[in-house]
Amino acid sequence: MNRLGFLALGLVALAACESTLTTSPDDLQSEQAAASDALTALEPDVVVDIDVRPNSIGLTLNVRARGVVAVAILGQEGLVFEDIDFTSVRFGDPNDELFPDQVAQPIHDLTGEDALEDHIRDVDGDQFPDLVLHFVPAATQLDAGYRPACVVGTMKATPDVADPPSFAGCAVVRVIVAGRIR
Ligand SMILES: [Ca+2]
Repeated sequence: MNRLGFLALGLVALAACESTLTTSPDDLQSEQAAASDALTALEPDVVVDIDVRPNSIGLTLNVRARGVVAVAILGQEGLVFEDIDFTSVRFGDPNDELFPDQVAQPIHDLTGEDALEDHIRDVDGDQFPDLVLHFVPAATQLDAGYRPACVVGTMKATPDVADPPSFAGCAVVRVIVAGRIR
């Protein structure tokens, strides 16, 4: 087979793979409801939108993958990333008993101004800068299947604000383990 043939075969295989990602409208609705329920249960002061693996096709997360998973907190009016207490930020399965304290923390130290700057870009093109955080997939405690995954945290306490507002955002992700769907 020539190179073009291999390419065509690869594209067919990719298309077949992606087609398994599609779900019926009912499934999608129940998944969105699950994410919405998870968010409601967290009772955050501020609701944020998140984008797991921004700019990639599908929301598949392999919890045994090496490296990191990027999660964007989408910018919105009134949300100042510099005011986030980064030691409080967690990402993972909101239904896991380890959530939130013992699930994934951002792998980078974002307490410095310069460090934070490197993680801010507009991932969805809406002109609001977004914050891109990176987590170790295995630390999310997510099990295989379609799962709500949530980012939680609080803003920094200040002399004026002793009890700073909390924030949370959830999305449904398709979680796989070791590359196999269970
Ligand atoms: Ca944006």
